[in-house]
Amino acid sequence: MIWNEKMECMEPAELKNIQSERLREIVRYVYENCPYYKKKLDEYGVSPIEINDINDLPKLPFTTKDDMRDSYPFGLFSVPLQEIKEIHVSSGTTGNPTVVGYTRDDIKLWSEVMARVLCLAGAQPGDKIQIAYGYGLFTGGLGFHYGALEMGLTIIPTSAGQSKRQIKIMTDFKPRILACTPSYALYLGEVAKEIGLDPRKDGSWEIGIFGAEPWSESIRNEIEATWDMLATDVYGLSEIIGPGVAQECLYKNGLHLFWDVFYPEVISLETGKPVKEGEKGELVITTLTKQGIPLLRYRTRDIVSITYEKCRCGRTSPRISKIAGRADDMIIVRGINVFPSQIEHVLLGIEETLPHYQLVVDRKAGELDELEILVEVDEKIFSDKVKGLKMLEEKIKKEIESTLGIFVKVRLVEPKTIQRSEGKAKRVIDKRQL
Ligand code: DLL
Repeated sequence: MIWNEKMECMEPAELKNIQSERLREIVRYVYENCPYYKKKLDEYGVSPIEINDINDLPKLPFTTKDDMRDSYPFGLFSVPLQEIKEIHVSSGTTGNPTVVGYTRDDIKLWSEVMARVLCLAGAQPGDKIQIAYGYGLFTGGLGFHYGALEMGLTIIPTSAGQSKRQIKIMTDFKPRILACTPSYALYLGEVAKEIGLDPRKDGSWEIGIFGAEPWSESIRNEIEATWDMLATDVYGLSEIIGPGVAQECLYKNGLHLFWDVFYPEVISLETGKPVKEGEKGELVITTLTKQGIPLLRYRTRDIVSITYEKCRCGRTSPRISKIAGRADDMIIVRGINVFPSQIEHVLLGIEETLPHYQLVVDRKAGELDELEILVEVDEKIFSDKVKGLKMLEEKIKKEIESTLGIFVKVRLVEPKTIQRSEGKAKRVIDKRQL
């Protein structure tokens, strides 16, 4: 089922007129309604009358996370506060958090794009959905909630946490769909086993809609095998709407991005210029219809590639690759760029390791950076002879070193040593910043 066949399947040439019209309007709208943007555009030397076509987009300046922080809390809002009906906050690691606000129409838009997400993942009206994303200030829970209401699903709003209760609710109510972070879906598998269930047999979930953090194909395989379910990827960020920017269809060949409302560009991190179709770069998004906080050319820091090829599912929207990492999640160790996903990829190719790991970067005074990788391994291996452990450690070390091109330390740890998360997993501890 396609939720909005007209918009999702429109020929790109026809849609371009709508996108151009919307861009024209939104640029004039923020110029008139948001003093922060008026100043920014004036300083950049661009006038709204120069923006008439979607191809004029590169004439506009980028908006960054710093703009969000500098205008904290409400400086980027384009409407008086009374028109904002809901506020969310995205936790940041440094400085002010990012505040986002929705008007009534923005919530309608959110419901619409989230209904598209649910249909892309294969939901049918009448299905039960267990929403185990957090509801409080994080956008995950309520975003799914609005979409599920719009689509006519039966909602079980468990929010994140209380994992045993999540499992009990699943076994008693038998929801078909689970929505949570991929790391939480894996953790729920461990909890189910702990209480004596066989997730493959006793699990009711057939479809998972997982996102909010990077996860690899290997993690997908792991979740699908654990729960005997289809695991699909949903992408979004608070600044743009929350979840509901892009979602995989059943072909799992990239995430359909709703470009009638969120217009994408993929640019080179070095030059800021567009990269070629299929090449990796930073995703930049312009919100074409939002009212509360419309954003022009917002730099997401997320690394993706994009394809404009029509999908077999019939939708004409471009598709982004799974997120390869974040420009600022990337750690630089002795000058080399390291994405946690590269290490995850190696670890998941090694049978004895579990999909739980953490990277610890440190630098002692006067010495070089050190990257230590903590990896959980199977109980059986741990109880094995010390020699077996050493050999496995060496094997992992060699493979990671040949992928990254730098020396690393590997420490094998027992199952459940690394702290589990009900939301986004914390993969990197950078002690150099402490
Ligand atoms: O994480 C919104 C969301 C909620 C998306 C539920 C999907 C599901 P923020 O907390 O603002 O919003 O974090 C946004 O999370 O810029 C990405 O770096 C990362 N992210 C989100 N979805 C994915 C994904 C929500 N599917 C930031 N794969 C984004 C990889 C993701 N990273």
